[in-house]
Amino acid sequence: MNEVGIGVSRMVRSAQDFQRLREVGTDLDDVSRGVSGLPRESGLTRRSSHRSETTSEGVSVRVKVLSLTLMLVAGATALAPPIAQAADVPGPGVHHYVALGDSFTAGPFIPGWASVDCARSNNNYPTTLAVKLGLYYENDRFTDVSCSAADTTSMEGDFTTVLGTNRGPQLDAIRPDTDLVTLGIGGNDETFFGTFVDTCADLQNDDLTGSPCQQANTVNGVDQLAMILPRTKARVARVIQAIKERAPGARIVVVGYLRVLPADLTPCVDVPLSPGDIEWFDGLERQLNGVLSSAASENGVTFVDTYGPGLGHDACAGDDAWAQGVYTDVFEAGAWHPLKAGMDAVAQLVYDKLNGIDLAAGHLVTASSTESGYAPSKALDRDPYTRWASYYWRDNEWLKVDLGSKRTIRRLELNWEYAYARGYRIEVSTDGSTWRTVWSTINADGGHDTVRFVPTAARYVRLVGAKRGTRYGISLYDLEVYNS
Ligand SMILES: [Ca+2]
Repeated sequence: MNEVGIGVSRMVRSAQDFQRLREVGTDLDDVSRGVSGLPRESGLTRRSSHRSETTSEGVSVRVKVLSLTLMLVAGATALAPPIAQAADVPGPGVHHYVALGDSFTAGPFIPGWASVDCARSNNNYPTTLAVKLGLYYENDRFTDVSCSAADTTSMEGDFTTVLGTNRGPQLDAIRPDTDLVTLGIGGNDETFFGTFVDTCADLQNDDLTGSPCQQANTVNGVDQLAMILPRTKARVARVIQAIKERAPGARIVVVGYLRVLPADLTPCVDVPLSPGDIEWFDGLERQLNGVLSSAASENGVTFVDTYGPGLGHDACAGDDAWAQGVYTDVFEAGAWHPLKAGMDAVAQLVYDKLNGIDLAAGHLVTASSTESGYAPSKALDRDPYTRWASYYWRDNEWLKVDLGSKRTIRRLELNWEYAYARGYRIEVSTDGSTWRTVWSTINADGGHDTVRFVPTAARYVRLVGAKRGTRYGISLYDLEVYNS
């Protein structure tokens, strides 16, 4: 598709998105891709004052949220046709991404509702991952069917949501051309998590120093929750095989469960459990992640550990927390569930697993010009919603990264804002003064570009926008450099 066609299709898409915001829908179809900009509008500080309100007040607030959300839900309508890739610009690494999972994937009460009956946020990790992969704003490239309360049986069978609506098998979202599937499932099997959520905090006063919940779930010396896990493993293994049957070429990533409980076993206001119960259920969560990891490796697919990196980010960690504690905050997260910060972290962990180590992240970056508020560092901050923009509306503006030392590099990942460069080149240097072009194009079409070139040693990498794709300057959400 030529440049003009691309520009028009993008404008139409924006107009349709805007129209959707004005529509009032009554059905509960997903709009996980539909409402442009919503993932960025968390709009509320992470620690609001609602966390300690009573249940009855919480319910009334929740009703308001659901009503407001219904106003934003509209049926998915046809979008503009897919954008063709320019011949000399390598296509994005992923063509169609499907997210499967339960509430740890869906993200209940994280601001930005995508589905009411599934309590799914469009600030969950699949959405942020889709944005980072350049899929979210494209047509038919990202499908998130994760649903709160789902378990392994919801993957191949019908599922009744917490609101009583019916959802078909999640695996129905997989297409023959699906090439990336994330799977976060298993915690709800046989009410594993539900037993903890529903009973443990209430039992704390029975034994403030012991493990009353563990005792309540131990029969004749046998831990009733631990004995679920081997069966969970077998069912997750079956799900992995079913995904393979439907999409033989897909990369399958099993995503583990975020750490919730504090490693030092010390209770806090948000985790009102006896120390022994913290130790007990934290151990069970590790066992759950262990069986997911084993199921993944034994079936030849990838596992992403989110529990380990969550050290120091448990529900007692205050502003560093990735998970909510015992209180549901209807403007932040459901009880014992990931916060937006946790979802962002999981998205990055999965992204890193897919891509390798970004050699540019956090390094010094400069530009030929900068529009106020859009600093060069915004292109290297790993946040797909922040960007660098050149100030001058002219060609040959550039962005330069100092990798800190000479490295072997062979690939760049670029996420362009609307103001993309139609023609650009990648230059490298070992001393910052003598530059060599390793790759160039005159026919790019914006969006996400994967740029591969012959492996080369360089300390400095410079992107030069030889020709703008729009009447604006040039602007990048992300620029990443890899040696793989
Ligand atoms: Ca950014």
